Order: sequence, then C-alpha cells, then structure tokens
Amino acid sequence: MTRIQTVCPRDCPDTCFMEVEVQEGSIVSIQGSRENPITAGFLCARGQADARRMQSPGRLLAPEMRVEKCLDRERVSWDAALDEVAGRLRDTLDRHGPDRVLFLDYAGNTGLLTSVFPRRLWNVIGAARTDHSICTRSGHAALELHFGSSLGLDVESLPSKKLILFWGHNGLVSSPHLYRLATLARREGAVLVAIDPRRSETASQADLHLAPRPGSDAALAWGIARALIERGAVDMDFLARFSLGIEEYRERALSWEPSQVQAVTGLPWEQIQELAALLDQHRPSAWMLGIGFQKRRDGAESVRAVSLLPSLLGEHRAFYYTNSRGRLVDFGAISGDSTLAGTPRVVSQVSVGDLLASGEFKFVYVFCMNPAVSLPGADAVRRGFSRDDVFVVVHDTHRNETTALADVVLPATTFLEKDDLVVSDSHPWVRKACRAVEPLGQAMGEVELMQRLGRRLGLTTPELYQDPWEALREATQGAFEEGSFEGLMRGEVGRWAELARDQYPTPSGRIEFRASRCPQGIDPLPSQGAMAADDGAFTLLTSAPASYTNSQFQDVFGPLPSEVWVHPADAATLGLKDGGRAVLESGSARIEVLTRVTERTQRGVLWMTRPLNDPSGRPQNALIPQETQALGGGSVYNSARVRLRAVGE
Ligand SMILES: Nc1nc2c(c(=O)[nH]1)N[C@H]1C(S)=C(S)[C@@H](COP(=O)(O)OP(=O)(O)OC[C@H]3O[C@@H](n4cnc5c(=O)[nH]c(N)nc54)[C@H](O)[C@@H]3O)O[C@H]1N2
Ligand SMILES: Nc1nc2c(c(=O)[nH]1)N[C@H]1C(S)=C(S)[C@@H](COP(=O)(O)OP(=O)(O)OC[C@H]3O[C@@H](n4cnc5c(=O)[nH]c(N)nc54)[C@H](O)[C@@H]3O)O[C@H]1N2
Ligand code: SF4
Ligand SMILES: [Mo]
Repeated sequence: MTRIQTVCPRDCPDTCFMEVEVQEGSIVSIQGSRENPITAGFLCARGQADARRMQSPGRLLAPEMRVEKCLDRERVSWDAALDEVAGRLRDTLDRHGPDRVLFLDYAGNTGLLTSVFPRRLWNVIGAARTDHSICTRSGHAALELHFGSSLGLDVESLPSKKLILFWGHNGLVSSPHLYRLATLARREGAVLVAIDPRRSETASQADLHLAPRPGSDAALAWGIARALIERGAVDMDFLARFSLGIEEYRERALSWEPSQVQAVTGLPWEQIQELAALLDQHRPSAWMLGIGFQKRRDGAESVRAVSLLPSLLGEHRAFYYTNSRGRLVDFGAISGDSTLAGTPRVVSQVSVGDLLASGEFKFVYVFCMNPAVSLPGADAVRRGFSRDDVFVVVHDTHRNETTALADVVLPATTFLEKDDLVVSDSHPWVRKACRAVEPLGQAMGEVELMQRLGRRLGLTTPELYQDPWEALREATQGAFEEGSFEGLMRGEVGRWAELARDQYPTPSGRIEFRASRCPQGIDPLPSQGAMAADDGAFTLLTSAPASYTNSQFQDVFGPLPSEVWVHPADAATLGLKDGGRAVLESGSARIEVLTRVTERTQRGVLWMTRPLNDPSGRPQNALIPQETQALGGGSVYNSARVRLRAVGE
C-alpha cells in the first residue's frame, strides 16, 4: 500500500489536502489530510466519492470525432483526432483570423498546470477569449475600489472571532471547512448570523437570521451603518488613521431613514438595531461574503456596501470573499501573457451565448467548463454549438451536455491522474498535488495536449514547450512565506506570502469609503439599485448544491432535482400543491419543475439548486438573462425574473 499526497483542485474555497491509499495501481481510499489545518482530516461527499467518479460510466476514455455533422461521433486514435483539430483550427485561422476562434474555459480544475499553463497555446495563437465573468468578477472589482485588493480575512483567524456573519453565503454547503472553523468559534461563545432571503442550510444553524428582500443588501448595509453610528459603535481613531472619505459616507448613511431601510429590505428596523448591537458587543467579527449575493444586477454595489461595515468597527480586512488575488504568484507568467503578439479579443463570458448562437465563432475550444448548462442563456449556447458552420472541440474528463454537442471530444486526466499545484482561494497552504494512479484509458493531461497541438500547428514559440515545472518555479519566486518551491518538490508543505492586511493599495493607500478611482457612471459611494417591480413575476434565486460541484457528480449521486421552493402564500394564490408539477417561464424559455411549498423562502422569491436540466433535458439557465453588471461585468443569475404556473396532473 502506498500513500500519495494530493490536493483537491475543484472550484471550491477549501482546497483540501488529500491522502490517497493506492494498492497495485488502484485507489483504495481517499481521506482528508491533517497536514493542512483547514482540511483537518475530513473531506466533503465529493472528495470522498472522487475515486468512484474517476471511473464512473460518464468517464471519457478515448478521443471521439464526428465524421459528418449530423452523424454520431466515433472513437478515433489520438493522432486522427489531433490532426482534425489542428487542421480545422489552422483553416479557421487562415480564413477568419484569431478573433473568430474562441477559447472557452472556466474552473473545472483550478490547478496551475491544468488551467493556467495551457493558456499559452491560445495566447500564441491570439485567440479570442472570455473575461471569466460568470462567478466572482464583479465582487473583486467592488472590493478593489475601496480596499485596493480583494484580499480579505486570514481564514485561520475564524476560530478566534466573536461574531461571524454569513452574508449571501451558504458556507455550510459551499465551503464546509471554513464553516467548521466558524463552529469552533461558536463553541467559544461566538454568535453566528446569516443574511439570506431564504433559510439556507447555514441560516438554519445561525443564532440570528435576517431575510431581506433579494437585492436589498446595500440598503441593509446602509441601515446597519446608520445604526452603528447612532449607537456610537464606530471606531473613529481607526478611521482617522486608515481611511478616507468617512465624512461623506457618514452623511449618506444618516440620510437613510429607518422607514426607507425597512421599505427596501422588508426588515423591521428593530432587527437591524439588534444586529448593530450584536456587532458592537461582540468584537472582533468576520464577514463571510458569498459569491451568491453578488451575482445580481447590483451585486457589486451590495459587496461594496457590506465590505465597508467591518472598517467602521475598526477592523482591517475583516471580510472574506476570495483571497487568491492577494498572493504573490505571477499567474500571467504561467499563462505566458508575454507571448501575446497584440491585444486579443475579449468577450463577455456572461453574454457569449448569443454570440455563439449567431455563429460569430467558427472554432470553439472548451475545457474545464460545461457551458451548455452553466452559462446564462444556455439554450443559445446549445444552438451555437449545434450549428453546421461551428466546429466545437471539448477536452473534459467526463461526458456532459457540452460534449454531447461537440465535433471532437478529447479525454482528460482527472486530478488523481496528474501532478499539479493548486493555489487556494481561501487559505495560504500549498503542497505539490501528486498523481495517485496512471491515466485511465487514453486520457491525456492538458500540458501534453497543448504541446502536441502546438507541434501539429507548426508553432515554434519556445514558451509552449518549456518544462512546466520550471515555469512554476519561476512564477513562484518570492511568493512563499514559509517553505520554498524546492521544498514543495520534496513533498513539503509551504505557505504563500500575502499582502499585509493593514496595507491598502488604493490611490491614497487607505480604505477609501469614497472610492477615488471609480469607473464612469459608478457612484463613488455604494449605491442601492432599483428593486424588482411588483409585476406578478418571481425572483428566481439559484445556488450551490451540497454533494455536487456545479453540474458535476450527477454521474455518481444522480441528477440534480428540478425542484423549486415556493412560499405557501404564493402557492395558495397559484393553486400549487407541495410535490405538484409546475412550469417556470421567462420569455420563450421554460422548464418543468416540482414545487416544494415551504416557509424557508419568502413571498415573491423562488429558489432552486443549480445548474441543472429539467426532466426533458431543457436547461434551467435558459431562464437566466445574459445581462452584465455595470461594475466588473459580472453575471446576474440571481436577478432572473420568472413566471410560475401549475400544470395539470
Ligand atoms: N457543495 C458545493 N460547494 C460549492 C459549489 C458547488 O457547486 N457545490 N460551487 C462553488 C462555486 S463555483 C461558488 S461560486 C461558490 C458559491 O457559494 P456561495 O458563495 O455560498 O454562493 P451561492 O451558493 O451562489 O449562494 C449563497 C446564498 O446567497 C443567497 N442569495 C441569493 N441572492 C441573494 C441576495 O440578493 N442577498 C443575499 N443576502 N443573499 C442572496 C442564496 O439564497 C444562497 O443561500 O460555492 C463553491 N462551493
Ligand atoms: N443558474 C445558475 N447557474 C450558474 C450559477 C448560478 O449561480 N446560477 N453560478 C455560476 C458559477 S458561480 C460558476 S463558477 C459556473 C460553473 O460552471 P462550469 O465551470 O461550467 O462548472 P462545472 O459544471 O463544474 O463544469 C466544469 C467541467 O470541468 C470538467 N473538469 C473537471 N476536472 C477537469 C480536468 O482536470 N480537466 C478538464 N479538461 N476538465 C475537467 C468537469 O468534468 C466539468 O465538465 O456556473 C455558473 N452557473
Ligand atoms: S470539493 Fe472542496 S470541500 Fe470537498 S474535498 Fe474538494 S476542496 Fe474539500
Ligand atoms: Mo462559482
């Protein structure tokens, strides 16, 4: 029996260290390592099921290619598949230029060698790419406005906090290890607060749950600011030393009358005062800002408003959003940004669906992503991929809705079959992720695939063929607080260095309550956007499912349920029964759902898990607008407006 040390590279803040037991080339067990204090010896259901998923019936084991557009794909050799991909790519470049070749990727595996180094090929070609705006982008832009960097709380300090807020963040489900640290604080008397329009798993466990109307977070934050100012809970010495613009901010906060805060949020003023009192009495605090509440029309404004509150209390960077941008790793060097000849075309990832449907891109290369289900306007994405004049190549570990539409499917190694280095979004711990088993079938890693494709295209740029570990060594020089790259190569654990938490790389070097570097049209102070009109439609909230990562793991745990939470009062008005069938509609898009009548949501607000297909295979995300946020260009999943109606038995 051998024990292999690896790291979970999934799009998950926890980035667990894993210990894999291998016997005669097969995985016997996967356990959480204790060498990382965040992982603390346990894994979530997905980590525990990884060996099963590696070998699930959906696993891709050989290249497949469509010989004619309307025919099924056939298994082919790697040589035949790569010849076809290189030939089609060369042809598209010659006939249409690099702007019509789209490189479409996201975070299916966040390893530096899996998802960052292989971008070199697309840089050398100068292909169009997306702005990676579906998830966190607007929130980063929001935090950078006021704090200069989105680096937040050192998550290891969570157990010593006296109050922890989960704001639009379902930590119990979406970052179970960070949530565990919060429970350690609670054991020592800390108060847990959840701010969520619905009673999420985290809200069910909280000592105090405030359920504002969706999208009213900035108003709520202004209300809290007013209540803190009124009770004299604001740390003026701290603000004088470290901030700028507090006077203007204070004036704005006091202009929010309690009645106005109540009207926008739907919360009684007394509840807001209660929270302000808790914040005053339980210091220090931690503010876990979700990605969920930021994925809406004014999501960046919500993040701006909420993130400034801990500064009022005299705390440096007491919010946590995602910390990856606070590390000193040179990501641009790894992706070979210097090999770019000019400025490539960058399109919005949020609204790429219509562009795909219009046939704008003639060659699309997808990896580490399942856009046919995860993107807003997923029906448009599917139409685009189905066009005769669009050639789609997908490199994935598993079959999914996107591979179903591809012309060429290339089998990828899972993280258990390759070496890598993963930078966590939350904690600073790092170790080399080591291959546990040999690649299954003909699966190939991203680095080898990129280099083989580069050779076939006749590309000679040396950066393409650099030893990838040498590239990582160069890009991590000076990035360690403890340990070194060489230490990682010997199997040791290292710790990334981070920006000092009392440093603010804003133009003034201070926390800027009034942002001095604001894009045009953006208020220097956080603003509350317009609330949804009362037009009989519902706001549809969608958020992360427990045993799945986005669309993954349905091959292990079964399909994500197409179920919608409806408040009993709305169900009564619409004549809906618990467990009954219904339809959700937006424009011409519709999906079938089962209704769950529950007080865990509020009137006018529906909730579903995401992203999924209905029982007929129609994508939930056909209901999501391809609209972008004014600040940061992020997604607006949680601003979707839908109609709900019962269907007969
Ligand atoms: N188990 C599991 N973990 C995951 C993932 C997964 O798929 N499964 N996905 C990963 C990824 S990609 C991400 S981005 C993160 C996301 O994880 P989180 O940051 O927790 O975000 P979400 O799950 O999108 O939504 C969290 C909460 O926001 C609430 N919310 C929605 N709109 C509003 C609003 O207007 N105001 C407020 N206050 N709350 C609102 C929702 O009701 C929901 O309970 O999780 C990661 N972790
Ligand atoms: N309705 C709704 N939809 C949403 C959201 C929402 O809030 N509401 N949130 C959005 C968010 S936050 C996110 S992050 C996106 C996520 O959207 P996607 O990134 O599309 O998420 P996944 O479904 O996890 O797809 C990742 C793919 O990567 C593949 N993969 C995993 N490991 C590897 C590997 O090592 N190599 C290769 N080549 N492939 C690999 C997986 O098999 C899977 O097919 O979804 C978005 N969709
Ligand atoms: S998905 Fe997240 S919580 Fe689960 S094992 Fe991986 S890093 Fe840990
Ligand atoms: Mo995400």
